[in-house]
Amino acid sequence: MSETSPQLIRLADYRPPEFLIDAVELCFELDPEHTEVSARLSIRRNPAVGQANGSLRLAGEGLELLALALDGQPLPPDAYRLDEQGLTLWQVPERFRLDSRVAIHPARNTALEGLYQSKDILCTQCEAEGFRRISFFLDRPDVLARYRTTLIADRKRFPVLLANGNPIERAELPDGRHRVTWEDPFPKPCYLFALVAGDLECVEDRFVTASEREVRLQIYVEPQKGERCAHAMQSLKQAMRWDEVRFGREYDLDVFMIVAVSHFNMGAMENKGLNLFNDRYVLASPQTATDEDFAHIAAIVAHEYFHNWTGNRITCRDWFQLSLKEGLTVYREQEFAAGLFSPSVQRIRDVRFLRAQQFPEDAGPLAHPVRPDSYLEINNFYTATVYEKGAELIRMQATLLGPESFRRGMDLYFARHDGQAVTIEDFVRCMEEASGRDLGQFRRWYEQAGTPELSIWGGYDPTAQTYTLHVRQFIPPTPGQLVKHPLHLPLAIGLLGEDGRELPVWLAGEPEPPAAGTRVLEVTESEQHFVFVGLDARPVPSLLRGFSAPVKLKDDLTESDRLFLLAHDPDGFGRWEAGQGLMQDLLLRLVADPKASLPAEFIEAFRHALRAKADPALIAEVLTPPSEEELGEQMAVIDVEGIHRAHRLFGTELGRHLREDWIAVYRDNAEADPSVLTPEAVGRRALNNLALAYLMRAGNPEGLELCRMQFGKGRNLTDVLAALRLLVERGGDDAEAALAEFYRRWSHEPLVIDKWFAVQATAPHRETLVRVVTLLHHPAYDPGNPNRVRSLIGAFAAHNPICFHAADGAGYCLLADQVLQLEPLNPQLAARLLKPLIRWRRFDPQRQALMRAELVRISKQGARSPDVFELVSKACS
Ligand code: 0A1
Ligand code: ZN
Repeated sequence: MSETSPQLIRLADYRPPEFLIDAVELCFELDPEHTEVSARLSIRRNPAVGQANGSLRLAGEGLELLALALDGQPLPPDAYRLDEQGLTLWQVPERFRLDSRVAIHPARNTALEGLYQSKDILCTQCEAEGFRRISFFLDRPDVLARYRTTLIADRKRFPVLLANGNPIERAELPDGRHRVTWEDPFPKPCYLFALVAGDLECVEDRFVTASEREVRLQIYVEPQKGERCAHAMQSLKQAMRWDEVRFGREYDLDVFMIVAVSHFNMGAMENKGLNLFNDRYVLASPQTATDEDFAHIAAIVAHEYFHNWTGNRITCRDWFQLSLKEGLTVYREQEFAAGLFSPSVQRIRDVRFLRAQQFPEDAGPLAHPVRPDSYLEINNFYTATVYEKGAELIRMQATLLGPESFRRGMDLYFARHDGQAVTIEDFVRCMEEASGRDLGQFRRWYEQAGTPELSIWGGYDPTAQTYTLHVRQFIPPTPGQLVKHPLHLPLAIGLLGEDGRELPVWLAGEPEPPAAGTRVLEVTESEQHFVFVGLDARPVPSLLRGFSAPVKLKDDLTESDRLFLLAHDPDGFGRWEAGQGLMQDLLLRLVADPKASLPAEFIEAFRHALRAKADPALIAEVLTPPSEEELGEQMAVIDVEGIHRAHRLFGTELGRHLREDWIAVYRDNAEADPSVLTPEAVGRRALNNLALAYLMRAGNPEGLELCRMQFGKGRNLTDVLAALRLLVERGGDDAEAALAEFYRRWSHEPLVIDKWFAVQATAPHRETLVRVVTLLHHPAYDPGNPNRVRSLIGAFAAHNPICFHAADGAGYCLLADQVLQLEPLNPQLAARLLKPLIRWRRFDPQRQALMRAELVRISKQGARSPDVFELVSKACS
């Protein structure tokens, strides 16, 4: 482990900055090998903070200091101290100008933080603490300054020079270089700073805001890729309009730019007026992107755009408040996406993601509250808890307050805090003030880690004609938080009569029944009950509608209740959830007893669901079982082989029993136009490919023929990839031929080749591990490109449970080797990849020992970065 352990940062230690920076003038002389950055900072003491010792500490990492002057006077060496992490000026006046000049080396920056090179493009990533790798600065989000940025670079190599705000001056220089100056009128924290230099194609459009201002929209991509920006551009315009209509938010600069780069640690970044994107979330055509990719692009373009208000205009006081911007922006993104396709399908996908990513995190050694109270490395806190659970907390507040009060709360938040760096507490207070509600107990959601378990059981009293729901909540202990307190949560329910009709949810004591339909109950106690009256027969309850709170629900519904809900719940999400419950119970039975069979009622219920006249995308979701990972979460000790076998058996059986229906579905939907992206066409492809998967699992010869044909048509990547995946899963000559053909056809398209790697890495075969090792030496493999690393190593470790958890530990060893190799290059990426090893306690003793041994090996041979060190030490403690 590292010689000096990194320092623990605590929320409780937060102090406002002693100094403020009002204005920043930056000048970059750009060159991949050697860039010089001059910074002129207008600094003054923060009047809100009492006098300290008079010294000023600026963050700075990997900077070669060339010059330093205060109010124009060069500083003598004894006026400051330079160390690994920054610069201390011993004595500074109340108000002064600091000029610094440093050299940095973008081409050598493999961590992709600060200024780095992606192919021939120079670009920046400053969130969370990357600006300190560009210039000495108060690198904290509560220091907001106005920026003027001048970029100077060779005109041929870097014809496009971009920074935040509006361009105000351009000049050609006599030495073949050119210069562009940008000014951003809005004060911002340095994590929102960005620049881009390169030879880029620009796709341009325009948007007229609600108050009739014209905004230029520009998407910059590598030359010849402009054609593939149409979907991103359309999504951007939809997002801009949506934010006006739904939240009254308009865009505020004259130009909005998106730049796509191929080397990026995350999905995208919301730099003011200049969003930077991982190119996989910009570029798309039906031949090179799947329907899922198209949906991700729309969501991420919208997410980054929405940050302009929730993140940029109102930013975070400190990094503990990360969910203030991320949870809120994910919520906004989810709401936007729900309007693009079907709200039920969107909610199903969001809940699947939460269960697959956030629930395990909340149940393991990395569990942390949505507002964490300490960290070693902030980059480790861009988690499903901060993002997706954070979004659920916003959603619960919207549900508790109702749409009008929630909107008033948002309006108040924007009006009161525009231009400020604030806290989650400030947000919740706006919700309280706008609604008159007390969210005192609700605040615990932000402080307590762990997924609450909600047990609900019902009792019908035929004499009194009442139905009583008993509710109990339990929040499991998490690391460092052994005692938990009851939470305040919205429990949306419906009651259904025998014929499937919605009944009024009429609480005892109320004079009159409400209208039939969903009602939100409020749970606040550890144990509580609700009595419903006016029921002449036992109703079937539809519980936690729309997943109204992020909990693990344990109910006492019988199999026939669930079959009933699967057929009758008017809520699409509720039908899906009932089907998931049925499939989960059955799969767990199959794990325990491989001879268990699929009950006839079950098969008939799914046949009925398949034949229903409903949205094909929803039908496809209903007939997709919980993943192997999700099933594992339900077991005390994850039975890797048992789950895999049960999952396969389930697929084979449902494929066999519903064979005629699957073939009919496939034939009915086969004519969908491959280039059409309407919700209808996308839903049909999803259902079709599900049918194909079941037919293939059942070993159906007609299925194989259809699969070969579908692969051969090759007109739509969703279809081609689905067929390729199924052929590869089946193995043999067809698989090899298809892989070779796919590579030949797409070798020039990195984003498509990423999928070629991932299909092989996720194939559930004995030989997969050897294949992954071989692919590490493939000419197209590049450890410097995070997308490529994720498509091979990430896909193998996170999405191939049967191979990654091979009983001999070879999968663990492979992952640890890769983490150790990557850590010195890109610690952020290495830390993310390592996560599947962290759940070692969930497995059998042999696997536990093997996984732990690899973690120990990483901690001995690596863990020099705070990123990897923090995760490994938490996993082993
Ligand atoms: N704020 C971005 C996510 C992001 C975070 C860190 C990054 O680099 C270390 C990059 C992007 C978002 O939520 O989209
Ligand atoms: Zn975000």
